[in-house]
Amino acid sequence: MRIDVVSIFPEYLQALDISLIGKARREGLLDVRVHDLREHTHDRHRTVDDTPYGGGAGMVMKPEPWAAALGSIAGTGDHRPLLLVPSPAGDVFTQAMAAELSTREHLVFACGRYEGIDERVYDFAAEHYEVRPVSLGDYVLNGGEVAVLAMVEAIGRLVPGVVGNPESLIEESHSDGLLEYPVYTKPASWGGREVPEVLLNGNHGKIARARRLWQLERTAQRRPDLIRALDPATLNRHDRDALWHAGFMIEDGRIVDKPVGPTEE
Ligand code: JB8
Repeated sequence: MRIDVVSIFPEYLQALDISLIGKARREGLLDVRVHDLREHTHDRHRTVDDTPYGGGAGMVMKPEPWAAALGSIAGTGDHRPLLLVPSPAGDVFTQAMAAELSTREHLVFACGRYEGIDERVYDFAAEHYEVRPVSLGDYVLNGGEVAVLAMVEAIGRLVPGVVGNPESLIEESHSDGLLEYPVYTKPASWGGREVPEVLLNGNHGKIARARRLWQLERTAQRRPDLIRALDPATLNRHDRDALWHAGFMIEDGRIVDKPVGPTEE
């Protein structure tokens, strides 16, 4: 998979040189290219921003360097790469989106700064790319770089071969719509805190059932929105029982909150 990133702070992306993603790049599984937007300026101050038309706080990124950078990356290739633009106004980035994006041949990320990029750049880019604004969540960063680090890591680790043991991809949080079960290692007793007994006895059927129960309990407690989004058809009798005890019930093929207190006057 090829990934291009355009930024005025290319050194921010040096984190992609290390760990799992860095190794995948060295092995040729990921072709990550970071571009300095200022390389596409022509004035002696390498200007990438200007004041906003209509007034208001801060600065706006100028269109010309963006057009030059994005045009040179799209080049004359016959495919239309996806242009992902981190923005608090974008579609929320999810594990499902990461999985879908991990199957693409070419991704390009445009990191904005200041108050954002001149809106006309998106219209220009649509001639060369499929343009998609994406948000990590409902909070505001100072620019797109940190969001790109998160997205490249989430996407890159789903590319076949990047994660050494593919089983660790299957078992993790969000891949089945539930949070992960708690994990423990040695010592079995640590300062008076014990590892749950069931994990010590080697009964793998019992361990699997306990872990599934912990997943359901933890998800019900911390992320009830994820429980309501589950497909009830994926739940067995033990799962339904666990969810009943956690305050949910199944009604008309949907998981809903169990009523609390008197339902009639
Ligand atoms: C300027 O919070 B964010 C985000 C914030 C930004 C820019 C891009 C993304 C550009 N501020 O996802």
